[in-house]
Amino acid sequence: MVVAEVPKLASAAEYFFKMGVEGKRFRPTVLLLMATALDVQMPRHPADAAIDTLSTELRSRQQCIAEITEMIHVASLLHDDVLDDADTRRGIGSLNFVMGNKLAVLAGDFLLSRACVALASLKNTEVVSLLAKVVEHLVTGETMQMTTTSDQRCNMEYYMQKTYYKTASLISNSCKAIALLAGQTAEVSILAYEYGKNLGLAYQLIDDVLDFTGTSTSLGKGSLSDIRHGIITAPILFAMEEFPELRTVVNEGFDSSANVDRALEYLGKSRGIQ
Ligand code: GRG
Repeated sequence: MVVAEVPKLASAAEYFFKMGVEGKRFRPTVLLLMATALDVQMPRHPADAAIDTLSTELRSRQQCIAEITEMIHVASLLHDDVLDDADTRRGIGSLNFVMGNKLAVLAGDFLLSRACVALASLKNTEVVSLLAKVVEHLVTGETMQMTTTSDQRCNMEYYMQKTYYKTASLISNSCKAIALLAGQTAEVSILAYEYGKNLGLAYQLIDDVLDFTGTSTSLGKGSLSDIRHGIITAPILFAMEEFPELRTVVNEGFDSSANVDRALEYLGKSRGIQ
């Protein structure tokens, strides 16, 4: 029996691709624009048919890296929601909420495997190692986020490193992969990487601010989820520079809603979030 014939696993893996809730598709959009800008003609191997069962729209040869990137991204979201015990994603029930943690973890693994098959089919070892490294970065970034050391949690350098691993690495390395597959020079691929890195860092900074300013409708999930999970993001770090007394609240933790409210009060006054 092939894996796609296990009905529950296949439908779990396809959940976000088939529910009509595609997310913003920020990463594939950036990559396809990058591909257009570099006039890419990327070879696509027949083995890529494997991933066509998962993405119904993105099928042309030039879109393989965009597909792979979205599959890695969605796999990380599935695992992230299990770790956070999240109940909503992209405006609907998260997969773990709808089908349970076990299937959500396996569906993430399944997508990662599909991404690997597609990646291997490109037959470019540099590109394979770039995107394989990204998966390690995602896991590292997520682990850094779980730190309980106050000095690390409240340190901007640590935050930026974590943000690179968690968000910017996928965008920067896939931008570089597009350039490499387009046969661009080393210089252009480094520029593509730097572009993706800065875009990714900016994207996460905005995402962190939106966690405080967005609504559940605009976010597709509950707001204030970072602070409720004790995740110290840039808006809090900026507010702590302005109001050092906020550090006491951060160190006490956000298990109590009183402390969440106290932090929000400082954030409301902070220039970092205006
Ligand atoms: C299994 C690959 C893998 C990783 C496991 C859980 C984990 C390690 C990493 C989590 C990484 C993570 C969730 C980073 C957040 C990045 C981010 C900004 C997500 C939101 O992206 P959007 O706004 O979401 O582009 P949509 O839904 O629009 O795609």
